[in-house]
Amino acid sequence: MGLGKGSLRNRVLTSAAATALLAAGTGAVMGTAAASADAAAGCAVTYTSHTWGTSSGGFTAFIDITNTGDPLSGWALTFTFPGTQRITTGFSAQWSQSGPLVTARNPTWGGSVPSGKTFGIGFNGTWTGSNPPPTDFALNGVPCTVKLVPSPTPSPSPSPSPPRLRILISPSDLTVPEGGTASVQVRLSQRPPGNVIVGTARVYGDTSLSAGPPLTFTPDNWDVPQPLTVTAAEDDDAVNGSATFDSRSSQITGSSAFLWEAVEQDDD
Ligand SMILES: [Ca+2]
Ligand SMILES: [Ca+2]
Repeated sequence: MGLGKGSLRNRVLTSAAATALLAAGTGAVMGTAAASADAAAGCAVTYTSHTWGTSSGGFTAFIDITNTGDPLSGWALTFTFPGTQRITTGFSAQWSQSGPLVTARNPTWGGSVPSGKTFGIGFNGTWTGSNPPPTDFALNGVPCTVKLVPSPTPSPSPSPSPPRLRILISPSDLTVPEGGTASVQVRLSQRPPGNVIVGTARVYGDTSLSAGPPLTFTPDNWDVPQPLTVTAAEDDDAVNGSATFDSRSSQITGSSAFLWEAVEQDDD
């Protein structure tokens, strides 16, 4: 499945063995290794993983490797999975895995790494249980400083707060002819656990305007609009009076008030 070269598959490589294998690879590497025996060695790794799934799934990891030591003419990066992760496809390196131990060796075209050079490799994998990142990265057997960039833990999306039971009135402003009636349509926003009685009171405004009587909604007819009658009594003025009404129910916890307005169309 594209997991490195066949000759590397399932080969157990300790960090030391990886280095030995690398050193044995070519004379040039051997020479470099010998010449660099006392040279500074070092590496820095940034491991970035993107995980999907909840109890199992896949992930993609990118590993940026910086050679903080002397130039390399070949390299092997080793690390150990803390969990049951398995690499399915690796790229930009020759990948092999034995149990939790993973070795990524330079591709044949990419063994030379100058000092200070950063290069990237990566892989796709699977996991079960959890996907903790490896932390024991070593380059040619030299432990690396490691920066982990964990993927955001796929936290369960916060459960939306249940929608609140509300009184819905349409229209929210109503014109009523003087001496006559008009009506708004009242319903509930969702099925109530029991009967809900919606009462309406005038909050302020023209006292010639009134509304009622109370409406009763049941768990069965909560979504069927009921007309709420608004009456505009004859008055002696010639002004279009207005009033604000408050419809609410004591059966609805929390603030259930719904404010709406009626305007008298005066006929004098
Ligand atoms: Ca009038
Ligand atoms: Ca009036």
